[in-house]
Amino acid sequence: SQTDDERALSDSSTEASAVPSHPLWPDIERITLEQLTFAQQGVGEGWEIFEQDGEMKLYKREKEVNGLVQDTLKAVHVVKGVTGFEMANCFFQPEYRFGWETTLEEMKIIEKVSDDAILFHQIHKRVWPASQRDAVFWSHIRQIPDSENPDGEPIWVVCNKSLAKDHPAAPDKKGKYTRAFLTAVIVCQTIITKHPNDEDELSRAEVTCKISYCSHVDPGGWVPAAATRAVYKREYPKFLRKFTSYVIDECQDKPVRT
Ligand code: 14H
Repeated sequence: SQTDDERALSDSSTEASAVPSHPLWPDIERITLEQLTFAQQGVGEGWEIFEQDGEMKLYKREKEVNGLVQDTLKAVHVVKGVTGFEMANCFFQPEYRFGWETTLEEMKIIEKVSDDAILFHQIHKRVWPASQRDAVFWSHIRQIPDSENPDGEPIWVVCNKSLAKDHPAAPDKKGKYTRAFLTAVIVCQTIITKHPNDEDELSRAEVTCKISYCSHVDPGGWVPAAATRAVYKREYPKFLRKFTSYVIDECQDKPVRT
């Protein structure tokens, strides 16, 4: 039950993939790896926990620039019954997005940079006490060997990053929407609890996914600091709950894909 996009992705990730000659590629490459490193760092000094529900923990690091909130969020979660590939793939592939992204009004693919990189324009619902937001961003999925355990399960990462400049296919409709700037990264790794001598197929009871999600939002335009923080305090946990339960439901009756 693989879609063409998923097949292209799994084929490309088994080959040494060619480096796309797209002008965005150097940025996509560099920022994705930077964000991966950032997501893998622990939450030490400077981080404050603001929500915990079982294995789901959300931390923030506050920062203000000229009175505007530029906080960074870091969330960690452990989800039973799904794999790192399944989580990352559902986060990346556009066909799943409306199933879990509750703040979305419109999603448009501006350009397919490669099988594993897409440029999007999204219009978000007005969830905040301010004008409606839109965003233009690239999204990139890739598999990376775990440097601490090269023979173990690989790490799947999806990085989303707003374009710093306007894009001709999605001009900034100032007055209608306020353009928001986001960087988000999700890092997923499967933990397999199956006995190595057991030759049966891998079952859902034997997989767990470790997730780390980081996000940095610049709401664009002026929003009072307290309002921004009130919105994300509510929206980030909502997103994580909705996204994880969506992936569990989506994969439930399908074979395990690692
Ligand atoms: O990561 C999330 N969503 C993806 C897929 O839709 C897109 C996101 C993105 C959007 C725009 C540009 C780049 C990247 O990665 C889930 C996002 C959850 C959002 C929680 C709400 C944050 C609210 C911030 C407060 C703003 C106040 C005006």
